[in-house]
Amino acid sequence: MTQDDTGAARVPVPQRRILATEIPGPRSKELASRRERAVAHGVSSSTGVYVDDAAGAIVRDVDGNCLIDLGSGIAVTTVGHADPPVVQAVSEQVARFTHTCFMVAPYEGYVAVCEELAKVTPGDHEKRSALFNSGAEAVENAVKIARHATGRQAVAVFDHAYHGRTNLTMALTAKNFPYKDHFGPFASEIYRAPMSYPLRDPEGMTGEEAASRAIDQLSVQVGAGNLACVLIEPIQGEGGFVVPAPGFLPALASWCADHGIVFIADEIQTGFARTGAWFAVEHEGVVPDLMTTAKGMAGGMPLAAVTGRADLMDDVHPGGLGGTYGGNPVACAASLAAIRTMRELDLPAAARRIEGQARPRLESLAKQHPEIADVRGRGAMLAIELAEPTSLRPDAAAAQAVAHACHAQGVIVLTCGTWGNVVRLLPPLVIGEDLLEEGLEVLGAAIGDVLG
Ligand code: PLZ
Repeated sequence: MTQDDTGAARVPVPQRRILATEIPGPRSKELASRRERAVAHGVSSSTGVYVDDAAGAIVRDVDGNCLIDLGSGIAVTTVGHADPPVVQAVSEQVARFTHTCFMVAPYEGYVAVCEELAKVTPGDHEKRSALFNSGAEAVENAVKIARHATGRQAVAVFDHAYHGRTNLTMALTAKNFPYKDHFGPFASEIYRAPMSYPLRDPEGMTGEEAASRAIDQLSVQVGAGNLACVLIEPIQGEGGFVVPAPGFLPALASWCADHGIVFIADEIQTGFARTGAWFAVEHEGVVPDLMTTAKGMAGGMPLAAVTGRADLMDDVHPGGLGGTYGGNPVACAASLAAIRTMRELDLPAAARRIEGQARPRLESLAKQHPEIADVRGRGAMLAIELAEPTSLRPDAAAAQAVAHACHAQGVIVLTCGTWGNVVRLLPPLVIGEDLLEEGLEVLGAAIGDVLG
Protein backbone atom coordinates (compact mmCIF):
# COMPACT_ATOMS: atom_id res chain seq x y z
CA MET A 1 0.00 0.00 0.00
CA THR A 2 1.35 3.44 -0.94
CA GLN A 3 0.48 6.86 0.49
CA ASP A 4 -1.51 9.53 -1.31
CA ASP A 5 -0.74 13.29 -1.11
CA THR A 6 -2.63 13.64 2.18
CA GLY A 7 -0.53 10.87 3.69
CA ALA A 8 -3.53 8.53 3.85
CA ALA A 9 -3.09 4.92 2.83
CA ARG A 10 -3.99 4.35 -0.79
CA VAL A 11 -6.09 1.32 -1.63
CA PRO A 12 -4.56 -0.83 -4.38
CA VAL A 13 -6.57 -0.83 -7.61
CA PRO A 14 -8.81 -3.93 -7.48
CA GLN A 15 -9.10 -6.12 -10.59
CA ARG A 16 -12.86 -5.79 -10.77
CA ARG A 17 -15.45 -3.37 -12.10
CA ILE A 18 -16.92 -1.04 -9.50
CA LEU A 19 -19.64 1.52 -10.21
CA ALA A 20 -19.37 3.95 -7.29
CA THR A 21 -21.24 6.88 -8.86
CA GLU A 22 -22.92 7.53 -12.15
CA ILE A 23 -20.29 7.77 -14.92
CA PRO A 24 -18.95 10.37 -15.27
CA GLY A 25 -19.26 11.19 -11.57
CA PRO A 26 -19.22 14.59 -9.85
CA ARG A 27 -15.44 14.97 -9.56
CA SER A 28 -14.93 14.05 -13.22
CA LYS A 29 -17.58 16.61 -14.16
CA GLU A 30 -15.83 19.25 -12.08
CA LEU A 31 -12.56 18.54 -13.93
CA ALA A 32 -14.40 18.65 -17.25
CA SER A 33 -15.59 22.15 -16.49
CA ARG A 34 -12.08 23.31 -15.46
CA ARG A 35 -10.82 21.77 -18.68
CA GLU A 36 -13.29 23.80 -20.76
CA ARG A 37 -11.51 26.98 -19.73
CA ALA A 38 -7.92 25.73 -19.91
CA VAL A 39 -7.51 22.96 -22.49
CA ALA A 40 -7.75 23.64 -26.22
CA HIS A 41 -11.08 22.41 -27.50
CA GLY A 42 -9.37 20.77 -30.48
CA VAL A 43 -8.15 18.05 -28.10
CA SER A 44 -11.03 15.73 -27.22
CA SER A 45 -11.54 12.64 -25.06
CA SER A 46 -13.76 9.71 -25.82
CA THR A 47 -14.74 8.92 -22.22
CA GLY A 48 -15.85 11.46 -19.63
CA VAL A 49 -13.91 10.00 -16.72
CA TYR A 50 -10.78 11.56 -15.25
CA VAL A 51 -8.24 8.99 -14.10
CA ASP A 52 -6.92 8.69 -10.58
CA ASP A 53 -4.85 5.53 -10.96
CA ALA A 54 -4.76 2.27 -12.87
CA ALA A 55 -3.40 -1.27 -12.62
CA GLY A 56 -3.61 -4.33 -14.83
CA ALA A 57 -6.81 -4.02 -16.85
CA ILE A 58 -8.59 -1.58 -14.51
CA VAL A 59 -8.67 2.21 -14.65
CA ARG A 60 -9.94 3.90 -11.47
CA ASP A 61 -11.44 7.34 -11.85
CA VAL A 62 -11.45 10.29 -9.45
CA ASP A 63 -14.92 9.29 -8.20
CA GLY A 64 -13.79 5.78 -7.27
CA ASN A 65 -15.35 4.04 -10.27
CA CYS A 66 -13.25 1.12 -11.51
CA LEU A 67 -13.56 0.65 -15.26
CA ILE A 68 -12.58 -2.42 -17.24
CA ASP A 69 -10.13 -1.15 -19.83
CA LEU A 70 -10.71 -2.73 -23.23
CA GLY A 71 -8.80 0.06 -25.00
CA SER A 72 -5.34 0.15 -23.35
CA GLY A 73 -5.03 3.87 -24.12
CA ILE A 74 -5.21 2.95 -27.84
CA ALA A 75 -3.09 -0.20 -27.75
CA VAL A 76 -0.37 1.15 -25.48
CA THR A 77 -0.61 -0.61 -22.10
CA THR A 78 -0.17 -4.05 -23.63
CA VAL A 79 1.60 -5.30 -20.47
CA GLY A 80 -1.16 -3.81 -18.30
CA HIS A 81 -1.32 -0.58 -16.34
CA ALA A 82 1.44 -0.18 -13.76
CA ASP A 83 3.16 -3.44 -14.69
CA PRO A 84 5.38 -3.91 -11.59
CA PRO A 85 8.64 -4.50 -13.56
CA VAL A 86 7.94 -1.39 -15.66
CA VAL A 87 7.20 0.66 -12.54
CA GLN A 88 10.41 -0.52 -10.93
CA ALA A 89 12.56 0.07 -14.02
CA VAL A 90 11.15 3.56 -14.51
CA SER A 91 11.56 4.47 -10.83
CA GLU A 92 15.18 3.33 -10.80
CA GLN A 93 16.00 5.12 -14.03
CA VAL A 94 14.34 8.37 -12.92
CA ALA A 95 16.52 8.36 -9.82
CA ARG A 96 19.72 7.75 -11.84
CA PHE A 97 19.21 10.25 -14.70
CA THR A 98 16.26 11.39 -16.79
CA HIS A 99 17.97 12.95 -19.78
CA THR A 100 21.33 13.60 -21.33
CA CYS A 101 20.26 13.50 -25.02
CA PHE A 102 21.55 10.46 -26.88
CA MET A 103 23.07 12.80 -29.49
CA VAL A 104 25.18 14.45 -26.75
CA ALA A 105 26.05 11.81 -24.16
CA PRO A 106 24.74 8.34 -25.05
CA TYR A 107 23.73 5.57 -22.63
CA GLU A 108 23.25 1.81 -22.58
CA GLY A 109 19.43 1.70 -22.46
CA TYR A 110 19.11 3.09 -25.99
CA VAL A 111 21.58 0.55 -27.36
CA ALA A 112 19.87 -2.29 -25.49
CA VAL A 113 16.42 -1.36 -26.89
CA CYS A 114 17.88 -1.37 -30.42
CA GLU A 115 19.41 -4.81 -29.72
CA GLU A 116 16.01 -6.09 -28.56
CA LEU A 117 14.32 -4.65 -31.65
CA ALA A 118 16.75 -6.53 -33.87
CA LYS A 119 15.87 -9.75 -32.02
CA VAL A 120 12.09 -9.48 -31.88
CA THR A 121 11.34 -8.10 -35.36
CA PRO A 122 11.02 -10.57 -38.27
CA GLY A 123 14.02 -11.59 -40.39
CA ASP A 124 17.51 -12.66 -39.34
CA HIS A 125 19.30 -10.14 -41.57
CA GLU A 126 21.49 -7.43 -40.08
CA LYS A 127 19.36 -4.62 -38.66
CA ARG A 128 19.69 -1.17 -37.18
CA SER A 129 17.21 0.94 -35.23
CA ALA A 130 16.71 4.61 -34.42
CA LEU A 131 14.48 5.75 -31.55
CA PHE A 132 11.92 8.56 -31.45
CA ASN A 133 9.07 9.79 -29.23
CA SER A 134 5.85 9.15 -31.11
CA GLY A 135 4.46 6.98 -33.83
CA ALA A 136 4.13 9.89 -36.24
CA GLU A 137 7.78 10.78 -35.73
CA ALA A 138 8.82 7.19 -36.46
CA VAL A 139 6.77 7.17 -39.67
CA GLU A 140 8.29 10.50 -40.78
CA ASN A 141 11.75 9.09 -40.23
CA ALA A 142 11.02 5.83 -42.05
CA VAL A 143 10.01 7.88 -45.10
CA LYS A 144 13.15 10.03 -44.79
CA ILE A 145 15.31 6.89 -44.68
CA ALA A 146 13.54 5.26 -47.65
CA ARG A 147 13.91 8.43 -49.72
CA HIS A 148 17.57 8.79 -48.83
CA ALA A 149 18.39 5.16 -49.55
CA THR A 150 16.55 5.00 -52.90
CA GLY A 151 17.12 8.53 -54.17
CA ARG A 152 13.39 8.52 -55.05
CA GLN A 153 10.57 10.67 -53.68
CA ALA A 154 7.17 9.07 -54.18
CA VAL A 155 5.42 7.37 -51.26
CA ALA A 156 2.52 4.94 -51.68
CA VAL A 157 -0.13 4.62 -48.96
CA PHE A 158 -3.59 3.06 -48.86
CA ASP A 159 -7.25 3.90 -48.50
CA HIS A 160 -8.30 3.96 -44.81
CA ALA A 161 -4.65 4.34 -43.70
CA TYR A 162 -3.71 6.14 -40.50
CA HIS A 163 -0.12 7.20 -39.93
CA GLY A 164 -0.30 10.27 -37.66
CA ARG A 165 -1.09 13.96 -37.30
CA THR A 166 2.14 15.80 -38.20
CA ASN A 167 2.32 17.47 -41.60
CA LEU A 168 3.83 14.56 -43.53
CA THR A 169 1.80 11.94 -41.67
CA MET A 170 -1.47 13.89 -42.15
CA ALA A 171 -0.78 13.60 -45.86
CA LEU A 172 -0.20 9.85 -45.42
CA THR A 173 -3.43 9.45 -43.43
CA ALA A 174 -6.52 8.85 -45.56
CA LYS A 175 -9.39 10.26 -43.55
CA ASN A 176 -10.13 13.98 -43.78
CA PHE A 177 -12.22 14.65 -40.68
CA PRO A 178 -11.04 15.16 -37.94
CA TYR A 179 -7.39 14.64 -38.85
CA LYS A 180 -6.81 16.91 -41.85
CA ASP A 181 -9.79 19.23 -42.21
CA HIS A 182 -8.52 22.79 -42.91
CA PHE A 183 -4.98 21.84 -41.84
CA GLY A 184 -3.45 21.88 -45.33
CA PRO A 185 -1.44 22.39 -47.44
CA PHE A 186 -0.13 18.85 -47.21
CA ALA A 187 3.20 17.30 -48.16
CA SER A 188 3.59 16.34 -51.81
CA GLU A 189 4.58 13.08 -53.55
CA ILE A 190 2.07 10.97 -51.61
CA TYR A 191 -0.05 8.55 -53.69
CA ARG A 192 -2.99 6.53 -52.42
CA ALA A 193 -3.83 3.01 -53.59
CA PRO A 194 -6.88 0.83 -52.95
CA MET A 195 -6.68 -1.36 -49.85
CA SER A 196 -7.86 -4.95 -49.57
CA TYR A 197 -11.07 -4.59 -47.51
CA PRO A 198 -12.82 -7.98 -47.71
CA LEU A 199 -16.21 -6.77 -46.39
CA ARG A 200 -16.46 -4.01 -49.01
CA ASP A 201 -14.46 -5.47 -51.92
CA PRO A 202 -16.20 -7.38 -54.72
CA GLU A 203 -17.32 -10.75 -53.37
CA GLY A 204 -14.61 -13.40 -53.57
CA MET A 205 -11.77 -11.00 -54.41
CA THR A 206 -8.53 -12.68 -53.28
CA GLY A 207 -5.59 -10.96 -51.63
CA GLU A 208 -3.56 -11.42 -54.80
CA GLU A 209 -6.29 -9.79 -56.89
CA ALA A 210 -6.56 -6.88 -54.47
CA ALA A 211 -2.76 -6.49 -54.62
CA SER A 212 -2.84 -6.46 -58.45
CA ARG A 213 -5.48 -3.74 -58.33
CA ALA A 214 -3.23 -1.60 -56.11
CA ILE A 215 -0.05 -2.41 -58.03
CA ASP A 216 -1.68 -1.64 -61.37
CA GLN A 217 -2.88 1.73 -60.12
CA LEU A 218 0.55 2.62 -58.70
CA SER A 219 2.35 1.44 -61.85
CA VAL A 220 0.10 3.47 -64.11
CA GLN A 221 -0.28 6.60 -62.02
CA VAL A 222 3.14 6.84 -60.33
CA GLY A 223 5.57 4.38 -61.93
CA ALA A 224 7.44 1.81 -59.84
CA GLY A 225 10.76 3.52 -60.58
CA ASN A 226 9.59 6.71 -58.86
CA LEU A 227 8.48 5.04 -55.65
CA ALA A 228 10.77 5.30 -52.63
CA CYS A 229 8.47 3.19 -50.47
CA VAL A 230 5.16 1.49 -49.96
CA LEU A 231 3.91 2.19 -46.44
CA ILE A 232 1.17 0.00 -44.97
CA GLU A 233 -0.39 -1.08 -41.69
CA PRO A 234 -0.58 -4.90 -41.89
CA ILE A 235 -3.92 -4.62 -40.08
CA GLN A 236 -5.32 -1.11 -40.25
CA GLY A 237 -5.93 0.52 -36.87
CA GLU A 238 -7.79 3.85 -36.87
CA GLY A 239 -9.15 3.02 -40.35
CA GLY A 240 -11.33 0.24 -38.93
CA PHE A 241 -9.27 -2.84 -38.02
CA VAL A 242 -9.29 -3.82 -41.67
CA VAL A 243 -7.56 -7.18 -42.14
CA PRO A 244 -6.46 -7.53 -45.78
CA ALA A 245 -7.32 -10.76 -47.55
CA PRO A 246 -4.57 -13.42 -47.22
CA GLY A 247 -1.93 -12.99 -49.92
CA PHE A 248 -2.33 -9.21 -50.22
CA LEU A 249 0.70 -8.27 -48.12
CA PRO A 250 3.08 -10.91 -49.56
CA ALA A 251 2.16 -9.89 -53.14
CA LEU A 252 2.81 -6.22 -52.39
CA ALA A 253 6.09 -7.00 -50.62
CA SER A 254 7.34 -9.11 -53.51
CA TRP A 255 6.43 -6.38 -56.05
CA CYS A 256 8.40 -3.92 -53.90
CA ALA A 257 11.41 -6.27 -53.80
CA ASP A 258 11.31 -6.65 -57.60
CA HIS A 259 11.35 -2.88 -58.15
CA GLY A 260 13.72 -1.65 -55.46
CA ILE A 261 10.86 -0.08 -53.49
CA VAL A 262 11.28 -0.05 -49.71
CA PHE A 263 8.43 -1.99 -48.06
CA ILE A 264 7.59 -0.32 -44.74
CA ALA A 265 5.25 -2.01 -42.27
CA ASP A 266 3.65 0.43 -39.85
CA GLU A 267 3.28 -1.84 -36.80
CA ILE A 268 2.63 1.01 -34.40
CA GLN A 269 -0.80 -0.33 -33.40
CA THR A 270 -0.36 -4.01 -34.35
CA GLY A 271 3.12 -4.59 -32.97
CA PHE A 272 4.50 -6.10 -29.78
CA ALA A 273 2.30 -9.17 -29.22
CA ARG A 274 -1.03 -7.43 -29.85
CA THR A 275 -2.22 -9.66 -32.71
CA GLY A 276 -1.00 -12.99 -31.30
CA ALA A 277 2.45 -12.79 -32.87
CA TRP A 278 5.22 -10.35 -32.03
CA PHE A 279 4.33 -8.48 -35.23
CA ALA A 280 1.30 -8.75 -37.51
CA VAL A 281 3.36 -9.25 -40.71
CA GLU A 282 4.41 -12.62 -39.29
CA HIS A 283 0.91 -14.01 -39.88
CA GLU A 284 1.60 -13.58 -43.60
CA GLY A 285 5.29 -14.56 -43.53
CA VAL A 286 6.32 -11.07 -44.69
CA VAL A 287 9.69 -9.59 -43.71
CA PRO A 288 9.53 -5.81 -44.19
CA ASP A 289 12.55 -3.72 -45.20
CA LEU A 290 11.69 -1.17 -42.53
CA MET A 291 9.22 -1.30 -39.65
CA THR A 292 7.80 1.45 -37.45
CA THR A 293 6.86 0.68 -33.85
CA ALA A 294 5.61 2.71 -30.86
CA LYS A 295 2.64 2.35 -28.46
CA GLY A 296 2.93 -1.07 -26.77
CA MET A 297 6.72 -1.15 -26.88
CA ALA A 298 7.33 0.84 -23.69
CA GLY A 299 4.54 0.04 -21.20
CA GLY A 300 2.97 3.48 -21.50
CA MET A 301 6.08 5.66 -21.78
CA PRO A 302 6.48 7.58 -25.05
CA LEU A 303 8.90 5.70 -27.28
CA ALA A 304 8.94 4.84 -30.98
CA ALA A 305 11.37 3.25 -33.40
CA VAL A 306 12.31 2.64 -36.98
CA THR A 307 13.95 -0.76 -37.38
CA GLY A 308 15.20 -2.25 -40.59
CA ARG A 309 17.80 -3.47 -43.02
CA ALA A 310 21.23 -2.19 -42.03
CA ASP A 311 22.08 -1.17 -45.61
CA LEU A 312 19.03 1.11 -45.82
CA MET A 313 19.29 2.52 -42.31
CA ASP A 314 23.03 3.19 -42.57
CA ASP A 315 22.66 4.91 -45.93
CA VAL A 316 21.77 8.03 -43.94
CA HIS A 317 24.74 10.28 -43.09
CA PRO A 318 25.73 10.65 -39.40
CA GLY A 319 23.63 13.44 -37.89
CA GLY A 320 20.81 12.91 -40.40
CA LEU A 321 18.52 11.31 -37.82
CA GLY A 322 17.80 12.38 -34.25
CA GLY A 323 15.90 14.72 -31.95
CA THR A 324 16.31 16.05 -28.41
CA TYR A 325 14.24 13.41 -26.64
CA GLY A 326 14.31 10.43 -29.00
CA GLY A 327 15.09 7.28 -27.00
CA ASN A 328 14.71 9.02 -23.65
CA PRO A 329 16.44 6.91 -20.96
CA VAL A 330 13.31 6.51 -18.81
CA ALA A 331 11.29 5.38 -21.84
CA CYS A 332 14.09 2.95 -22.79
CA ALA A 333 14.14 1.46 -19.27
CA ALA A 334 10.36 1.03 -19.45
CA SER A 335 10.65 -0.61 -22.85
CA LEU A 336 13.27 -3.14 -21.72
CA ALA A 337 11.04 -4.09 -18.78
CA ALA A 338 7.90 -4.28 -20.95
CA ILE A 339 9.63 -6.52 -23.51
CA ARG A 340 10.82 -8.76 -20.67
CA THR A 341 7.24 -9.04 -19.39
CA MET A 342 6.01 -9.89 -22.91
CA ARG A 343 8.54 -12.71 -23.09
CA GLU A 344 8.12 -14.01 -19.55
CA LEU A 345 4.31 -14.07 -19.71
CA ASP A 346 4.28 -15.12 -23.40
CA LEU A 347 1.92 -12.28 -24.27
CA PRO A 348 1.56 -13.31 -27.95
CA ALA A 349 -0.06 -16.51 -26.59
CA ALA A 350 -2.18 -14.41 -24.23
CA ALA A 351 -3.42 -12.40 -27.24
CA ARG A 352 -4.42 -15.62 -28.98
CA ARG A 353 -6.27 -16.76 -25.83
CA ILE A 354 -8.12 -13.45 -25.73
CA GLU A 355 -9.18 -13.97 -29.34
CA GLY A 356 -10.32 -17.50 -28.49
CA GLN A 357 -12.51 -16.13 -25.72
CA ALA A 358 -13.81 -12.96 -27.38
CA ARG A 359 -14.31 -13.86 -31.03
CA PRO A 360 -17.03 -16.49 -30.46
CA ARG A 361 -18.88 -13.98 -28.27
CA LEU A 362 -18.70 -11.33 -30.98
CA GLU A 363 -19.73 -13.83 -33.64
CA SER A 364 -22.76 -14.91 -31.67
CA LEU A 365 -23.73 -11.24 -31.24
CA ALA A 366 -23.41 -10.87 -35.03
CA LYS A 367 -25.80 -13.79 -35.50
CA GLN A 368 -28.38 -12.05 -33.31
CA HIS A 369 -27.91 -8.61 -34.89
CA PRO A 370 -27.70 -8.35 -38.68
CA GLU A 371 -26.47 -4.74 -38.25
CA ILE A 372 -23.13 -6.29 -37.20
CA ALA A 373 -21.80 -6.57 -40.75
CA ASP A 374 -18.42 -7.99 -39.83
CA VAL A 375 -16.42 -9.42 -36.94
CA ARG A 376 -12.72 -9.12 -37.65
CA GLY A 377 -9.20 -8.61 -36.34
CA ARG A 378 -6.53 -10.83 -34.90
CA GLY A 379 -5.48 -11.71 -31.38
CA ALA A 380 -6.41 -8.97 -28.93
CA MET A 381 -7.17 -6.53 -31.76
CA LEU A 382 -10.83 -7.29 -32.54
CA ALA A 383 -13.70 -5.25 -33.90
CA ILE A 384 -17.26 -5.25 -35.14
CA GLU A 385 -18.38 -3.08 -38.04
CA LEU A 386 -21.93 -1.72 -37.81
CA ALA A 387 -23.83 -1.11 -41.03
CA GLU A 388 -27.26 -1.29 -42.59
CA PRO A 389 -27.55 -5.01 -43.45
CA THR A 390 -28.23 -4.96 -47.19
CA SER A 391 -26.66 -1.70 -48.38
CA LEU A 392 -23.74 -1.88 -45.89
CA ARG A 393 -24.32 1.83 -45.29
CA PRO A 394 -22.09 2.60 -42.27
CA ASP A 395 -23.88 3.31 -39.00
CA ALA A 396 -21.60 5.61 -37.00
CA ALA A 397 -24.40 6.67 -34.64
CA ALA A 398 -24.88 3.07 -33.50
CA ALA A 399 -21.14 2.58 -32.90
CA GLN A 400 -20.99 5.79 -30.85
CA ALA A 401 -24.08 4.80 -28.88
CA VAL A 402 -22.64 1.35 -28.10
CA ALA A 403 -19.35 2.88 -26.92
CA HIS A 404 -21.16 5.43 -24.72
CA ALA A 405 -23.40 2.76 -23.22
CA CYS A 406 -20.30 0.71 -22.34
CA HIS A 407 -18.57 3.70 -20.77
CA ALA A 408 -21.65 4.43 -18.65
CA GLN A 409 -21.49 0.83 -17.39
CA GLY A 410 -17.79 1.03 -16.55
CA VAL A 411 -16.22 -0.56 -19.62
CA ILE A 412 -13.86 1.37 -21.88
CA VAL A 413 -14.23 0.46 -25.55
CA LEU A 414 -13.13 2.59 -28.51
CA THR A 415 -14.54 3.29 -31.94
CA CYS A 416 -12.66 3.65 -35.23
CA GLY A 417 -13.16 3.34 -38.97
CA THR A 418 -13.21 5.65 -41.97
CA TRP A 419 -16.93 6.15 -41.30
CA GLY A 420 -16.65 5.91 -37.50
CA ASN A 421 -18.87 2.82 -37.49
CA VAL A 422 -16.50 0.28 -35.95
CA VAL A 423 -16.35 -0.69 -32.26
CA ARG A 424 -12.92 -2.02 -31.38
CA LEU A 425 -11.37 -3.96 -28.52
CA LEU A 426 -7.72 -3.61 -27.50
CA PRO A 427 -7.52 -5.04 -23.98
CA PRO A 428 -4.27 -5.21 -22.05
CA LEU A 429 -2.90 -8.69 -22.73
CA VAL A 430 -2.71 -9.44 -19.00
CA ILE A 431 -6.48 -9.11 -18.56
CA GLY A 432 -7.99 -11.98 -16.54
CA GLU A 433 -10.53 -14.29 -18.12
CA ASP A 434 -13.32 -13.21 -15.74
CA LEU A 435 -12.74 -9.54 -16.28
CA LEU A 436 -12.75 -9.97 -20.06
CA GLU A 437 -15.93 -12.04 -19.78
CA GLU A 438 -17.59 -9.28 -17.76
CA GLY A 439 -16.45 -6.63 -20.25
CA LEU A 440 -17.87 -8.66 -23.14
CA GLU A 441 -21.17 -9.12 -21.28
CA VAL A 442 -21.47 -5.36 -20.83
CA LEU A 443 -20.66 -4.88 -24.52
CA GLY A 444 -23.28 -7.47 -25.49
CA ALA A 445 -25.91 -5.75 -23.34
CA ALA A 446 -25.00 -2.35 -24.82
CA ILE A 447 -25.35 -3.75 -28.33
CA GLY A 448 -28.72 -5.25 -27.37
CA ASP A 449 -29.90 -1.87 -26.05
CA VAL A 450 -28.74 0.09 -29.07
CA LEU A 451 -29.62 -2.32 -31.87
CA GLY A 452 -32.72 -3.74 -30.20
N1 PLZ B 1 0.57 4.66 -37.15
C1 PLZ B 1 -0.73 2.60 -37.30
O1 PLZ B 1 -2.14 3.62 -35.04
C2 PLZ B 1 -1.54 6.11 -33.74
C3 PLZ B 1 -3.94 7.80 -32.92
C4 PLZ B 1 -5.01 8.41 -32.15
P1 PLZ B 1 1.33 8.63 -32.57
N2 PLZ B 1 -2.87 5.69 -33.56
C5 PLZ B 1 -3.67 6.38 -32.55
C6 PLZ B 1 -5.27 9.83 -32.56
O2 PLZ B 1 -6.45 10.13 -32.82
O3 PLZ B 1 -4.34 10.65 -32.59
C7 PLZ B 1 -0.79 5.58 -34.94
C8 PLZ B 1 -1.13 4.35 -35.54
C9 PLZ B 1 -0.42 3.92 -36.65
C10 PLZ B 1 0.93 5.84 -36.60
C11 PLZ B 1 0.27 6.33 -35.48
C12 PLZ B 1 0.72 7.63 -34.89
O4 PLZ B 1 1.26 7.43 -33.62
O5 PLZ B 1 2.15 8.07 -31.44
O6 PLZ B 1 -0.08 8.97 -32.18
O7 PLZ B 1 2.01 9.75 -33.27
